[in-house]
Amino acid sequence: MSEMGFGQDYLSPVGIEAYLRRNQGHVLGVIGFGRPVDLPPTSCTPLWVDIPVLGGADTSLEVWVSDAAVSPCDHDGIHGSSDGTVLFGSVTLAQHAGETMQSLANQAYSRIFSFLDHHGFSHLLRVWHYFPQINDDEHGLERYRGFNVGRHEAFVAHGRSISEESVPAASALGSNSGSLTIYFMAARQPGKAVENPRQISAYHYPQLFGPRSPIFVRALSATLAGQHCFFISGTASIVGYETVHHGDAEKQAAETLLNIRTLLQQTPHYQPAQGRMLLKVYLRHEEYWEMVATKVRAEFGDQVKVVYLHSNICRSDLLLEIEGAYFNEVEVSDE
Ligand code: 3EB
Repeated sequence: MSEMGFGQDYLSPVGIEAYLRRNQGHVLGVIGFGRPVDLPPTSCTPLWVDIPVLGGADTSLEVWVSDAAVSPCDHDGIHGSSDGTVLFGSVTLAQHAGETMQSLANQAYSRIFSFLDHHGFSHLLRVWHYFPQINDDEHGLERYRGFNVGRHEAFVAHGRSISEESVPAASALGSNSGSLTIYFMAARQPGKAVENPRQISAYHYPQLFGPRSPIFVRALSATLAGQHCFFISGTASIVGYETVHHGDAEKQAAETLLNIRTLLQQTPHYQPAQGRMLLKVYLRHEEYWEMVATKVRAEFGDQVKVVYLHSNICRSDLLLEIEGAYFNEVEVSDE
C-alpha cells in the first residue's frame, strides 16, 4: 500500500529515499525541480526540470503514487507507468538545428496522443509543459506562441476536438535549460472541466495572443481510485483574457488567488478543513517570494504544501503563476 491512496506529494532530497522505499512498486512518477540528486531506482524513470527552487531548498521532488501496483509502460520514446486507473507519462524532445518550438510541440503532442491510444487511456486530464526561452522570439514568433500553434496542429491531426470534453488542465512555464519537457496524466474516462466565470476559456482567446489559442481548461475534476481530484491549471492575474496589474506583483498575487478561489468554489468536494491541497508557485523574479508566501498562507493556512519556483511565465507581462491540486477521499455514501 502507498501511504495516501492515489495522489501527489512534494519531498525534499532528505526524505525522498525512505519515501520511495515505503512506496516501492506504487510510484507513478517522480519529477525533480532544481539541483539534480541521485535517486534510488523506482518503478518509473525520474524526470528533471531545470527550474531553481526558492525558499531555502535547492531541490524539490514531486512524486505521484497510487494504492494499486504500478507497472512501467514505456513506448516509442515516452516513459510511462500505470496503476490500471491512470496512465502517467513524460516526453523530452531535443530541439535540433532548424527545428522550431512549433514543430517540437506538434511532435510531442502527436507522440503523446499515440501513446494514449496505444494504452487505451484516451482522456488527457493534466499536462505540464516546460521549455527554455519561452518568451523569446523565434523566426518572428514568440516561442510560447509557436508552441501553441504546434499543439493546435497535433490536436487537429489526431482528430481531437477542442472543447470542454477533451481538453486537459495544464501549465506552461519557462525552464533554464533542456529542450521541451512534458509530463502528463490520462485516464480511461473523461474528467469534468471547470472554467472560471471571471475568465474567457483559454481556447477562445482572441488572436491578440498569437495565431492559435492555448488549449487547456482552467481546472478539471476527476474521481480516481477513491479520491476526488481537482487539478487547477496554471492560474495568473488574468481577467477576461487580459493581464491585469502590470508590474505590480502584490496585486497580481491577490488576483491570482481570487481566480483560484473562484475555481475551488465550483467544486462541491472542496472542504478547506479536509483533504490535501498542494500548490506550485512560479515567480518570474525571486525577490517577492516572501510576499507571495505570506498571501498563500493567509489564503490556505499551514496545511497546504507549496513549492516556490523561479521561472519565466508564458505571458511576458505575468509576474507569477500558481497551479494546484486538491485531493479528498470519496465518502462511502457517495458511491
Ligand atoms: C493563462 O491563463 C496563463 O499554454 O498550457 C496557464 C496554464 C497558461 C496553461 C498552457 C498557459 C497554459 O493564459 C498561461
